[in-house]
Amino acid sequence: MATQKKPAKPSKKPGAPTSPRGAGDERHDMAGGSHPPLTTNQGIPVADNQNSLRAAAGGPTLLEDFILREKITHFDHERIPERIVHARGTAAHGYFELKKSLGKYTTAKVLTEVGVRTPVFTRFSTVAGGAGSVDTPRDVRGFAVKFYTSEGNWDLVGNNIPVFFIQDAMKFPDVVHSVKMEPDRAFPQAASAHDTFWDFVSLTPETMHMIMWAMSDRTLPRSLRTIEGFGVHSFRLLDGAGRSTFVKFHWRPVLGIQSTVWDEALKLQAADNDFHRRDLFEAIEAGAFPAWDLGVQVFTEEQAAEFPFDHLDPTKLIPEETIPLTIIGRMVLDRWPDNFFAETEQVAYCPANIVPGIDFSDDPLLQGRLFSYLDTQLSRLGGPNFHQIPINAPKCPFANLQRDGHMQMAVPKGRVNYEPSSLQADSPRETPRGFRSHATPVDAGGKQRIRPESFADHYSQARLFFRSQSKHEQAHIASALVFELSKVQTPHVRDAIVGHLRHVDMALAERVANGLGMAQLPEAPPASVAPKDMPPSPALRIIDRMRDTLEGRVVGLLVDEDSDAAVIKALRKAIEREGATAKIVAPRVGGATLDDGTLLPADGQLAGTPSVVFDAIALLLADDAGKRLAKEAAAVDFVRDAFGHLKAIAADTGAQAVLKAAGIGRDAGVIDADLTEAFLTAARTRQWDREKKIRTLA
Ligand code: HDE
Repeated sequence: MATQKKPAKPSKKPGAPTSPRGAGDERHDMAGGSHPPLTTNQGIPVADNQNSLRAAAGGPTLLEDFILREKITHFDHERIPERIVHARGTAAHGYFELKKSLGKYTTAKVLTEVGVRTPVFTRFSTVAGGAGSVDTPRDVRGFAVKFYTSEGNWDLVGNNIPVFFIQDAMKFPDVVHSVKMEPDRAFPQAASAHDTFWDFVSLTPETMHMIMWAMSDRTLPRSLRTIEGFGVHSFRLLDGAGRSTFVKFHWRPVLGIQSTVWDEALKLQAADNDFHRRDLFEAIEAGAFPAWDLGVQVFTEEQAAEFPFDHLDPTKLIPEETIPLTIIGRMVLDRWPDNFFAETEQVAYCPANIVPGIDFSDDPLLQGRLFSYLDTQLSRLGGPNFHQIPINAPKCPFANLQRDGHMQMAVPKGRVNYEPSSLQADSPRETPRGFRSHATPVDAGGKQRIRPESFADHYSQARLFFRSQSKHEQAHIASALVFELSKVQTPHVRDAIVGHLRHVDMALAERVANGLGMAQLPEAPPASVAPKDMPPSPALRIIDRMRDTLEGRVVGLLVDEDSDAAVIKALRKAIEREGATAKIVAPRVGGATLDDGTLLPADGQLAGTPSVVFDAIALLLADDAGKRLAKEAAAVDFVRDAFGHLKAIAADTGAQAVLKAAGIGRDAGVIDADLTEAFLTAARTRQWDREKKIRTLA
């Protein structure tokens, strides 16, 4: 905004144009091209966009200045209420292509027309933090997909965890209040590690299964491109005769699932608040389009009756070993939104948006969700016409007799705004192809507020999840519980949680109690159903299921003056051949002059580009540079953190001084000879066995 020095003196003669940009007074224009005239929202051309209208050069601003008032008023209203949960998110456009028809079970075209590409808009989010919070807290990730099908919009509004904290929608405001910042002090932001959350959990044993997932590395994704997604609830598929089959939806990342370690996630919060959205943006810009396979678990009412749990309880999953996953299609995200607000912020997902051939189940959490989303969107988006916002509008024709309301964009014609009617030949009518509900029988038990007895087992699947993990992941869960509970200041809450853990796994309870420094193991609360042992489900792990690949990953190359140009070139080529990206880090962003005299520009300056943003690092330094950087904290931390985060490190002779200064020991992931092949092999995974040597895990 232009400022006026005091004392103000009229800078122009009376009658001279008031704008500093009078005719012919063009500012240096880097963009070139011909610019349309700037206008108000009423289309009135603006002659001066630098100065408000004042009674005199030093006088008060006039109320009459409609240009100023319009601009400020618009600005004042540029924010809408943020989502009460899932406020921080990022999204992309793409398509879903069906590969295998579910025609045997459903009439939904999106699930039966093989080869058809349905446009999608997919938003990923954290749950607890506000819109301005960071991307990498320990938190569940939302995974919401809007399919713009030829039969209307289908929203699959899921998470990256297949179960939820609570069983009944009645408890949602409580669990969300407890996890968000505490109401009197307004902290912590985007963190579950505080008293109110764990107090609620300790008094709500149904949360235990989801707690195991939340404390696992699932809530520390390396990239949004490497998370799984789950529809959570059972839905119904309906065939042409109205027969129903149950279905659960799963998204599987084509790059494989990958997570960070906790210390890395913490440091990422400082290194790059926008780590995940930047990563998604850069991948799409580079044409490395993120993709997920859509899998389904299809099962009948009869099969469901045999499960040792109730699949309508959203704290339960169906092990893939019981009902295998069938991959039916692929989603590819290939286009970044043009405008964050218009699209990512204004998009409104709703689990009630389903298409003919799909129907809801009686999962009481899903039933509550069917009400909540439209309700919250009415206030978030300001009225009942938000479906007309381009990102929300169906891409198939749509018409009904709803009229008027805040921000009506359409101009409906004619007299008929009711149905039935006989006055207008083109008024919309019901169709036999329309949505039908499954005729689900309802028990004649009478209206009541009650949890089914089949929902009473709160610990068996928590145990199943914990015992299905690799030993590294079990240690991470135990350590995460110690970390979180160490932030809880109320001793009886810590005790109560450890008491619940005894039902999950006695060894886990002991590890956590020990990590918290408890003198003795607290009592276990009574369990309404004794936990059952279920056969372990390896499909629930991350580490053993990660793909050993460099594809989609980012390798940081630290260089400085006189670094070996040939080695850098060869390594870069090898990295790119694997489908990964190499990024150059140097003490100065202008780059470094290599030993062959060429200047290599840097992608990041060392002080602002710590190794947490990379999947593996290589230090390619001349002797002098190595000695210099050995005294540079940013360089020493670069290596120390990569080592601590179990990443592969390549270091040439000159870089040994930095390794030494960082006190790095040798293991299979620290490579100083054969800088390409051996390094790439190590970089395809993490050095899990290194962890016990460098970190005390519970
Ligand atoms: Fe949501 N949830 N939720 N949720 N949810 C919202 O809707 C709600 C639940 C999920 O990127 C809100 O438009 C209730 C489970 C995602 O815009 C709100 C209950 C799952 C997103 C709401 C649940 C989710 C939301 C906030 C329990 C995984 C972000 C703003 C009965 C299957 C969508 C909004 C986006 C957003 C309510 C539980 C996923 C308040 C009442 C379970 C991914 O309506």
